[in-house]
Amino acid sequence: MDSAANSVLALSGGVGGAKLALGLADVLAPGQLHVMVNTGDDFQHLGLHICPDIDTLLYTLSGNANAAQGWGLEGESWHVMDALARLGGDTWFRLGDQDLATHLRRTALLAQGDNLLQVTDLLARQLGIASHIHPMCDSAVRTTVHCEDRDLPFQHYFVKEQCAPAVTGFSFAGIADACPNERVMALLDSGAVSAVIVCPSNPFVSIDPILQVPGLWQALRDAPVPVILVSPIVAGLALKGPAAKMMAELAVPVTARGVAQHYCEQYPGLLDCFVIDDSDATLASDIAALGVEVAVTPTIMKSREDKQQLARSVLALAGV
Ligand code: FO1
Repeated sequence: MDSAANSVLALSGGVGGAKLALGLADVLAPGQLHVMVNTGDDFQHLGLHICPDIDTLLYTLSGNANAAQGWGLEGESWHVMDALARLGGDTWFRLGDQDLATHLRRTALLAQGDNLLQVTDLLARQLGIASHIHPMCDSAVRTTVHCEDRDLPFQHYFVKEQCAPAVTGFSFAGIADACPNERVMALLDSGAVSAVIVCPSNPFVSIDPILQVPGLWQALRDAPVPVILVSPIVAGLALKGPAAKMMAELAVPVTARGVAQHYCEQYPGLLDCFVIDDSDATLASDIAALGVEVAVTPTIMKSREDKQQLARSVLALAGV
């Protein structure tokens, strides 16, 4: 396959999306995969610029991710966090010793004037990743989680409060002024993209921030390529993270149909195909009634082979 003329664009948040991205990277030609990643989870912490979803992609695609933990690096040590605790520092957000090197390098490059697109590209190349990892935009977009009694910055909600507060909604500060990643827009304009795959990531805090960068979802809708989304909800449970809990709190049915309804209402005409797991096959006609084609296939990705198989299935649906 010609990697330049036949690129695949995936949209992803952190760990759930990275699993399918890894499967796609495995089955596509080197360099053929482009992943546009949520940056709404990013924040400044201990003076460092942290990009959790980008780093999950970097670590997963370079084979260094701590899969059991769901974030950070395999074989990590924690000397800096231990020393920081002894000094009375902030350790609720745990940065491993090796992981710290990523944040130090990123923060230094940004301080010397590189933008986040360049820095992410450089980190990916340094880690030997052939796929392209694209932040959704270059400017700061920060997710706020609106909870029943207060508003929380994303990482405070997710890590400090362990997703315990009931959510009432989300907002993305800075999004109105954000521009979609220019490299991804140029790729779309060039006609080189043959499929868009929306990975099974959290609809509200991983995929919505990407799609709500002004002009992006409309550009994807209008591109003459199939847009295929894999449901992150299987048999009423989230594949990973708090998506199911959030849906229940927002009074959205905790089913693949609830996910499909969210996308069909928020982004009319965007999806060409909605992929659900075999175990949700009985929902297919209800989802199709929303006006989207439905495909039923195994979507649970435990092994590397599962990831590759799901990647092959979605690529086949896209005709790639
Ligand atoms: N998640 C946690 O639950 N606890 C942590 O201490 C933590 C540290 C951390 C450090 C760097 C990084 O890139 C990610 C980290 N995460 C941690 C994961 C992360 O904050 C969330 O999984 C994502 O933002 C949600 O996609």
